Amino acid sequence: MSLSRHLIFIPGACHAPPRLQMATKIIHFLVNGKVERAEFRADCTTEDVKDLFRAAAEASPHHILKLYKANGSVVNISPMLEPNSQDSYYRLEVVASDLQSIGVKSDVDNMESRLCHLETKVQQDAGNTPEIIDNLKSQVESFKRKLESVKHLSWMGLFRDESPQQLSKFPAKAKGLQLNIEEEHREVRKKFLNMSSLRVIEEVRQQLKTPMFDNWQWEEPEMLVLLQVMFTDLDFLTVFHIEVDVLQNFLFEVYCHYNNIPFHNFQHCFCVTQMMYGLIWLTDIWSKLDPMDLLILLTSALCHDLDHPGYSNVYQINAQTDLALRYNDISPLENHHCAVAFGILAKEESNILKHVTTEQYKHIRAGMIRCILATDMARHNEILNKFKSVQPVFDFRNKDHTEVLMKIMVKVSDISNEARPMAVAEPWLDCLLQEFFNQGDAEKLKGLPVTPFMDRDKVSKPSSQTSFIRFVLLPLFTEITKLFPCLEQHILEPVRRALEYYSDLERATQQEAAAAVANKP
Ligand code: BYE
Ligand code: ZN
Repeated sequence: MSLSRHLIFIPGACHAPPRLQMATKIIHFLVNGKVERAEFRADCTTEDVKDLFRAAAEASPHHILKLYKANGSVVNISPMLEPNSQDSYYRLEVVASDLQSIGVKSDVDNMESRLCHLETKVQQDAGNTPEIIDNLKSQVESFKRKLESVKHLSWMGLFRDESPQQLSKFPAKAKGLQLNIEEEHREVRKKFLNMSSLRVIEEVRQQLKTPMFDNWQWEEPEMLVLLQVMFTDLDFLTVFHIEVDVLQNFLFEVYCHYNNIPFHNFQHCFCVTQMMYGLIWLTDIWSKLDPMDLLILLTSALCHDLDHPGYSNVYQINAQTDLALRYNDISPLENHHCAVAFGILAKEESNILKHVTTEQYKHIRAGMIRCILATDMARHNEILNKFKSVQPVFDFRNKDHTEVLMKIMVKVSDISNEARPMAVAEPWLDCLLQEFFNQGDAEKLKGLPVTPFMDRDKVSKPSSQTSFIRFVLLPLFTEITKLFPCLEQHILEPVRRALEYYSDLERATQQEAAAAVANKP
């Protein structure tokens, strides 16, 4: 098993001139499934050492830490701790926490129950629940959800690990959580249907057509309404005879089939679809492509990551998961996303394609399969090179040409976060790294090869992002901009600015590191 070894330094431990330098102690210990390495000076205080162990366990000051020797006996956490070797590590456990004194969990629970009381009281007095209380309730609920989904705040006692691969291992736990997820889905559906009759103001309809749109301002039921607006404004309901309730069922099923994971979640699905919608309007492509191809583009964007488990193809293949087994290691994730999409369309009540002809259905199915499978980044160069070869002689009447353009448009939409304003884009990068690092951790724990850009001990956010922008985003965006020059201002320029931003950050980090080395005796 390959275990990561972290170095945690107590300030001052290594910056003193050599002749004054105290002997340091090195302690190896297992915590949260990882063997960590701590280094401290023999003359530091007991509190210093305890703080160090607390940080490694991601525990709060209210947690009680216990350190065990290999033989099971408890040892005191103090500067007197006996040094050990990598093979004879101690075991660190967070045994208990006094959650009452932390207060966050009880505060949130309190808020919820006081709101419930208030609602009952107002209902008795006024006969109905005013909107302001409903709003307050949904805000408290959404805040609680956010706290629950942040792993490093787990010491608050609110964190719920809902990753699907976690669920399958614990059937009882899975059942309990499934119920909560179902409840949440029902709530979102109710709100979505209630809101869908409201008119979305013109200003929002316009924003929806540009990469400036800020997804972080919208909650899930609202995003579902906005998706309905996209289908409506592209005239799909008329052209393909889609009934409103079938479209709503379809959108809701899509929402339900995205998992609650840091990056590949329903918000990502929404952003990719919104970017596609923007591209369709900005490039005027709606006037050049068959309506069926437009439906393929928007629906592929919507379905392209359905039921993503939060672990990449490489992981699926190395861990020999059920998905890799089913798809013989060939784009297992993308094949699965696509299969889930057609599972949703196979149900009468959510089949937005039920009134199209057999010929049309065949065309749309083939197109969606092509577009969704094209999102496997392992095929990036193959697809970009094909587009490069047709771009100079591009002809909208040539099926080969439009097919590769459609793949490129889905790919651009999929990885286009950096084309958005920095305040929108940067949180997305943090979500992605959180998901990647979770995979890196899982790979270490299982003794699998650690995917290079997923190792939290090796990856720096600015340097990986500058490389990604230089070698992936700019070449791709430059190529599509040759076909649609208007995209220069909408996607190419913001990405160039993002490159500058991350290059500055990278330089600053390097200078800091250089200064730290220079200050060393
Ligand atoms: C990609 C593949 C799979 C999942 F670590 C997500 F530097 C992505 F390599 N996306 N999507 C957007 C991205 C971005 N990958 C990266 N930056 C993005 O903005 C680079 C990665 C953070 C890393 Cl390509
Ligand atoms: Zn995606």
